[in-house]
Amino acid sequence: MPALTRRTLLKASAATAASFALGAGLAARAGTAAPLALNARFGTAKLVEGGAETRVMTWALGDEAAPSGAPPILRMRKGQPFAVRLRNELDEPTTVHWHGLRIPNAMDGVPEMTQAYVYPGDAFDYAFTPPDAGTFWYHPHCNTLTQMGHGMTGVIVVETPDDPVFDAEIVLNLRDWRLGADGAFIAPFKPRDAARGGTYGTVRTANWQRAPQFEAPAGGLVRLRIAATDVTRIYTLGIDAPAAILALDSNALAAPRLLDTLDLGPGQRADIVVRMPDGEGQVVTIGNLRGSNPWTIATLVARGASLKRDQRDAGPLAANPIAHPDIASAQRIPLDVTATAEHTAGTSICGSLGYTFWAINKVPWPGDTPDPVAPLAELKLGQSYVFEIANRTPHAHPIHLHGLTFHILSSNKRTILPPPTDTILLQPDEQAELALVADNPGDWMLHCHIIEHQKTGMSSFLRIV
Ligand SMILES: [Cu+2]
Repeated sequence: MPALTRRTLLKASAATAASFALGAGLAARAGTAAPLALNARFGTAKLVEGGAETRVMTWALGDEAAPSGAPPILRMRKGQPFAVRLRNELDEPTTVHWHGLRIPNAMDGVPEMTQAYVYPGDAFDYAFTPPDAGTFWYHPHCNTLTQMGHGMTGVIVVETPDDPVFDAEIVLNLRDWRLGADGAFIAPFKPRDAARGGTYGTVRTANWQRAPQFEAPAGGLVRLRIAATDVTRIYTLGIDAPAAILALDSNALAAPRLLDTLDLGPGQRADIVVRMPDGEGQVVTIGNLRGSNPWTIATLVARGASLKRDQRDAGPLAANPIAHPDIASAQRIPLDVTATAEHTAGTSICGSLGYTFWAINKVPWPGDTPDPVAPLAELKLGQSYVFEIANRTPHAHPIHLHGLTFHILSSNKRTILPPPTDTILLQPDEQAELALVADNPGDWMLHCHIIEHQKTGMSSFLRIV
């Protein structure tokens, strides 16, 4: 069987892959016994050329006293237990949300809804078994604009033995920073921008570096795991070498699709295979083509004698076990994403931006508050539902659902429907049908992942009982 032959061939190159696992940064895999120590703490990072080091918020694994790079990549195994003990060494409450992982509600990291705040000096044990493989990420769900804005966005890789082995794997954590020329943080948002598309950062990075360069084997197949973890920016990715999309938001495409350009909103991920050029020193550019001034996100430089891989050797990846909704019996629920004039922003231990601009089904709610509003809908465990979502604004919104993965059945703005997802980048005036099986009990947040939108009203939650 040719596919098996190719896979075997690729597995034989695992040693090469290990030596080229650049850009992975500090990686960690859960042991079987003691939980990983994940310490939320302050660190410093050189983010502005000519400026001072920036005092960032991040996590360190174990005893690393002064973390200075991007948060550790957390490596997990599909179907294998994973455990971390979060210790809060910050000076304000925090939590960890595991974006895209379909895990028990008590592990979801939403203060007041699924757990208590983790106060400074306190710890919280997260333990779960990831049911799906792919590229995910983690971030706090408390004072989110500040904590994420100041550094707390990390990538999760859930591995599976079903994965083909590539000649190299490069993980890219894409985000901006709102910094002045001196390297200090400036105001996290502008109200007039929060009421529109969101406030952009001033410094653009991949893995906390500006346009970093990575080495990869010439003529080899490189798996890029890209996570858009910025609080605002929507990327339009382009790559100037043969490349194909393997998975979006952790879920495999039935067949790899040649990459033209790809929009990636906050919270979204893409697994892309790039076929490196054959010549030593040849450079591949990964760019952001959105807007009128394209710029370089990162580059890959070819090293060594060409491995002469065939791009068709890659993929498709194995599908995750996402339930198939019964559309005929599904109850249909409208879901309107709108602006609002009603002001409801109150105070919260997890911070308030002081404004209300947005609403879901006419209810504005910032989330992470001690007085949650009524759920958007109460779903019956095991039943199928179709959400008729409508973006009644002129802006794009990456709408994220915690704890579940949904299928995009139809859209008035798309010709190609993406694989199942936890985050739909809803285009201006888009109307779509989202279907799911309510197979994970609990209260699950549904919110825009442009954090200014989330925290000024574009939040809600579903209750599954
Ligand atoms: Cu939004």
